[in-house]
Amino acid sequence: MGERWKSVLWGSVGLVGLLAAGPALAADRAAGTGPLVAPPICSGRDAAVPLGSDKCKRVENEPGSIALTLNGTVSTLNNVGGSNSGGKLTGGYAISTTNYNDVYHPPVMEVDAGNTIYFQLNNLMPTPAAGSPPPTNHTNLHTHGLIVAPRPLGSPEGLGDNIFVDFAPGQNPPQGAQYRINIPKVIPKAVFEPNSAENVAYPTGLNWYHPHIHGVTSPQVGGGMAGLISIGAPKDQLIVEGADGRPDAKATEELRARTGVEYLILREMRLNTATLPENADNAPAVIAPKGFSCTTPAGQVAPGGYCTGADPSQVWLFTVNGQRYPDLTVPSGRNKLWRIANMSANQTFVLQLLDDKGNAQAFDVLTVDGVTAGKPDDKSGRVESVGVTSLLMMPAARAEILVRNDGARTYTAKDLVLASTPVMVTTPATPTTPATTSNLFGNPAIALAAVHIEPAQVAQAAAPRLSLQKPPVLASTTATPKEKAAARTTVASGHNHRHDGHAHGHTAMAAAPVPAQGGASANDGSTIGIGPCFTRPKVGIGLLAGERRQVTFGLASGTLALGAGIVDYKGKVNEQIAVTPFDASNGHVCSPFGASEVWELVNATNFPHNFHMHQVKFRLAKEEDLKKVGVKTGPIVDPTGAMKNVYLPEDGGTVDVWHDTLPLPPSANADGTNPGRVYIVVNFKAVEQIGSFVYHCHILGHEDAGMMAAMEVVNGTPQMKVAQR
Ligand SMILES: [Cu+2]
Repeated sequence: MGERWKSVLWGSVGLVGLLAAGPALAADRAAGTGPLVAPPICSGRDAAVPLGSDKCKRVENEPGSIALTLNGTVSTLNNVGGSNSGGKLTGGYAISTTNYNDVYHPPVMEVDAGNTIYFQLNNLMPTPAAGSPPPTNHTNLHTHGLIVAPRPLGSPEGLGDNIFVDFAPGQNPPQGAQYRINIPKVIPKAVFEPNSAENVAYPTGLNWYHPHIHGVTSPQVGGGMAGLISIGAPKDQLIVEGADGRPDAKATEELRARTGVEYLILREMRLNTATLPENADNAPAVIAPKGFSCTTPAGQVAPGGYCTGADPSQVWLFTVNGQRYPDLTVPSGRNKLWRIANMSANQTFVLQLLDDKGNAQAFDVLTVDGVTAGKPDDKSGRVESVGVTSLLMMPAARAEILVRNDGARTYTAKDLVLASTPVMVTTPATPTTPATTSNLFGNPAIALAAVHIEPAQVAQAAAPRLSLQKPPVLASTTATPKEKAAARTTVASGHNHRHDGHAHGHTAMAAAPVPAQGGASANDGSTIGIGPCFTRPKVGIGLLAGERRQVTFGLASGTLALGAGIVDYKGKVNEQIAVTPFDASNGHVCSPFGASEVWELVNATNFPHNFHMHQVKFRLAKEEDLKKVGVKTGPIVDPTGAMKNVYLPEDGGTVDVWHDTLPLPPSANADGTNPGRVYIVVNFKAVEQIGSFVYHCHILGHEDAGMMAAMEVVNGTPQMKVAQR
């Protein structure tokens, strides 16, 4: 068997088998607004690639490493400069946003594993007016999806991927906000397979950077403060199998040669403007203070990358690389590798390639959330590619898909539409209530881009079979002495800031070798102190055999919030914190370094969320994982059936796909009884995971409201190092 055609659950990227209600959506295949404009690229991998931004530099004496200056600012973005606008494009309008470097699309950072990305973060946003709440225009930086050290402010090796640091606007001390993100060359295979002692190559694929200050993350990301990080060669995942099931080097080379790579960054903005996008021509538009829904014709995809609200001055704009309804072309005899990211703060996309009759065309998925997707074949060590017709991308999701026009796939039309389509859920009638239909993710049916499949000139008799390889095993050693030393440093400095609130940490940072970028310097930031680990007498912070963690997504007096606890083998819940909005000083979950844990994610609200944990990848629990902790259901409990077309039970838990974000099905009842549940396995096995970080809902409005909690991975003896509650 070659490709699999069944839909598979993949976390924040899932595959939607069938829409639950209504006929196929018909898409108008009108021509687009022009060829897709690529986002700027900063490549550390290839010195021949021109640097796409004057804010990006290759680091001297560190071949392969790159440095980017991010000036956080509030400014008006527009289309002046046209396709040479360096990422300014905002769908035709002039819009004031919080952004980096006066552009809507800061550079894509392309590096190989083993190199370093330096970020010089300058907070040039204005000091907020008196009376504004404290986080307004504060900022910091997170590198989503990377398994990298969360070193705190003041670490000798420089600030890492740590979100417990706060850079206020309007300060101008000598130290800059210098982030140093070291991408490991290898990580312990135990991150993916707990009992392995080997190392594996760091996963290639797409990750991203964005601010992470609680309370203002949604507007900052939504305004454009977010960019992609690509690890490895973009075509690494394209491998052709020979007849013997092993990679065929020559055929692989040929496939790569006839495949072009494009980034597709998906964003949306709700705007107040009297001018429709067709006539925008840099007309001013204002980000709508409150959300509104669109009124799209039933069974139709709204053409042209936008829809309008009930009020004609409401425009909901959807862009690809900042461009409204671009033209994407797959030339004859060639393929396109689309590297797609949903960089919206709050909006879900369900991608389909539609013809004018609503027929969804198949494409191949290569990676999901930065890690190879597909079903591993343990006999050959390879992973088969997966052919799908629909792809769910909740906020923060990344996916790489291959659209083939080299004879391997046929299409029902040569002009198609890349559309985002709603997932409609029907609740059956009862004796007392009529049947209702609702839109699960609240996403309208929108045509995002015009896709042109040029006539294939050469149809291949036997299309080469696509293969995805597992990361190769590189060494049988564990952490190097240097890595162990780094881990000790991280832990030591990670525990020196308990209960100190927003006290300024004036510890001098070691000067990271960031090239001087000129311009204003940032402030030196303050450390956000966090509360103690939950500990149990005689047990400490870890789990006993048969126990699992439990995280509850719920409401506390109407505010979105999280709770935490431990569930024993018999199902008895030992609550550690009631459902509470985020407060860094709360007690929190701590896991011992080296642990492999089952987490039960409980959704007690009646709408979906998107679970994200920093510094890790996780997968759905399998039957044997669940057996060990006394769980008799499968890894997904979807009491309303609302996500039955997102999660297919026959695939749940049998597919070794690694995530950093994962959708949670809703509760059957508004009061949280009969909740949705998802069980995952997460392994804290890499020294880079030691330290303090968070888990949260990646619908950023939910995170800002309170659906977030701190956690720590602790090295050493927890009772000795961790404050008792
Ligand atoms: Cu949420």
